[in-house]
Amino acid sequence: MNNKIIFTLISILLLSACAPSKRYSSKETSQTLDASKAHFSWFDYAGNDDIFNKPLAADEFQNPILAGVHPDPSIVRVGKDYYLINSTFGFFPGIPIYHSTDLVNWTQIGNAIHRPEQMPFDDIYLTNNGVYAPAIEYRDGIFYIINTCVNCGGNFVVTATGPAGPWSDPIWMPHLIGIDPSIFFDDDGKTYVVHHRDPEGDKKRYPAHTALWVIEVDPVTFEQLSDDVMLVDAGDEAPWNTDYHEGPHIYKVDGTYYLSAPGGGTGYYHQQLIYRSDDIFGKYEPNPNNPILTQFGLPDDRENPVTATGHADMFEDTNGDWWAVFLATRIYDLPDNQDPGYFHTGRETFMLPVTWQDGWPTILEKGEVLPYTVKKPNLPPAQPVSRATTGNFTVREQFTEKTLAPHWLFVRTPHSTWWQTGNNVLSMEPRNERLGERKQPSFIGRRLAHMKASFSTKVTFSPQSITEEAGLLALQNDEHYYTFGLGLNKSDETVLRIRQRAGKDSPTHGTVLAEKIINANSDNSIELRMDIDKSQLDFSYSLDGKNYQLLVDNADAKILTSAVAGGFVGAVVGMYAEGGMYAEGSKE
Ligand code: 6LW
Repeated sequence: MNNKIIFTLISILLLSACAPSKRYSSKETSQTLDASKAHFSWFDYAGNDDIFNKPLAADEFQNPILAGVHPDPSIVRVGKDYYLINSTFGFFPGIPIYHSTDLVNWTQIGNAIHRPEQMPFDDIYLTNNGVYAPAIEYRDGIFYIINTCVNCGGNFVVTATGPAGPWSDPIWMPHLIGIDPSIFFDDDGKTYVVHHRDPEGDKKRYPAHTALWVIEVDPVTFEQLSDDVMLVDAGDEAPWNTDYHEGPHIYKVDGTYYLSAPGGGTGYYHQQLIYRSDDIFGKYEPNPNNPILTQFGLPDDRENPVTATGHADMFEDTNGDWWAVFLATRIYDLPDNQDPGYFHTGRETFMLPVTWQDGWPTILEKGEVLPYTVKKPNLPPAQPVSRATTGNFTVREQFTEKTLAPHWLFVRTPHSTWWQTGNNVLSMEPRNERLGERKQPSFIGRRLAHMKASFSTKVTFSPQSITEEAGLLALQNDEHYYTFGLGLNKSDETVLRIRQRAGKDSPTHGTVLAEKIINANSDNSIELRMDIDKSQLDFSYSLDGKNYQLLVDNADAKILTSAVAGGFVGAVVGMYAEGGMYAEGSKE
């Protein structure tokens, strides 16, 4: 026996002697699992919205193009390729990059904030701080994303030579005041940043009074080269809604500068406005037909209402046809015109053709209802994507790879690797950073993309103490969530527990809705499922993988909406493992 073999044998003996006493194996992985962790064999997601059951004609595409929380879209075309990005607030990785060649089939190819050291999403509010309203541009082989990290550093630019990344560390722009910046590369080589901020000094007359501004910047360092010039003082005199005039973009079409920006706030009154000028610094003339997109003013009792249309980015395809991507919300209830209505799918990304008349673009004629199905762009059809971004679909996540696919989301920035994936298992340490505490809990999830959906997992977990719990989670923010997990009670019996946190006044770790002593399988595995249907949420479990038992039905799913929780996102659902949570959430 050589030294290497002897050393390996000794290591194996030592490791088994030090291993936790409870060890078990999982059929799926046929490997020994570390009993100190929670292990997830798969995660199933099935979405089934009525509106998506309507057959789609071969020449049509489905709106939204990106279902589930995908707000503030920005898009750039590079040759025949289109790249689209969205806001992600305090979730990590941040700012997804989607790619398409036909504007119908979209694939997430990466994220712009993908290294923990790039951006500090620590301690911030998850759903109204962090990165929002990013804008993407391209010039001479380089992709640029400009954005604001709200309460985490301010305005910045990241760059990449390939859209999938790696993306650079941020170039911070301390001189740039306000939020929602976008870059405009003029054809004379100059670079500008147009952004949203308050009017100067005492000129701000009411809380929603904002303005649109532009600066010229150095194209490499993004240092300021000109004064910050106000282009539109939103004020309250315009015949259209200029409240919270934000998210501006500049385009140059046939020598004319177009300044387009949403107004009305990002809810019920949301709309898109446009101005034009011969000079980038103005004076900008408003389109007499503003707004060029809104659903405000339509009857509230229309079927399957979509509201909050706005925050558009317009672009020209390879045929010279113009399109707009924008955000909107599919609401399931609008009690007493209550802005913004109830929806847990977040602000999603939609797309419509843009028509031009008399030198002005229109996204949707006034009074028209936003269509769910639209004639496809006249572009060569791409291969259907393997992971659907809209319509009804089912997907089983199997954790075969050593790295997580780019659509998985963490709550804030992880600073240690507490998860492992590969060989058909996702393992997590039940760490003592808990939900509700504005920390970085052991949770990995995906966007909830349907009003009606089921999501389930098979968890194998042997809680080592009363403080541990692992299972399925539906999250809106730190103060609004449901957990459904395996834990121990005070008598050391294994229990299945459902907790609900429904507001900041509810206990940090939620209150127990149900706790059932359970004989989990001999390998400590159980299947857990949540079924959401608009405002209702059901919880069931299965020990044999076939028959599911209902544990709680009809829980209030409205706590998963921003109408109840505040903030700017939709629900994210996935798997969690926690330590140190029992006492406060217990019934006893
Ligand atoms: C964002 C603003 C907006 O800053 O919502 O709808 C805000 N538009 O532009 C948060 O996403």
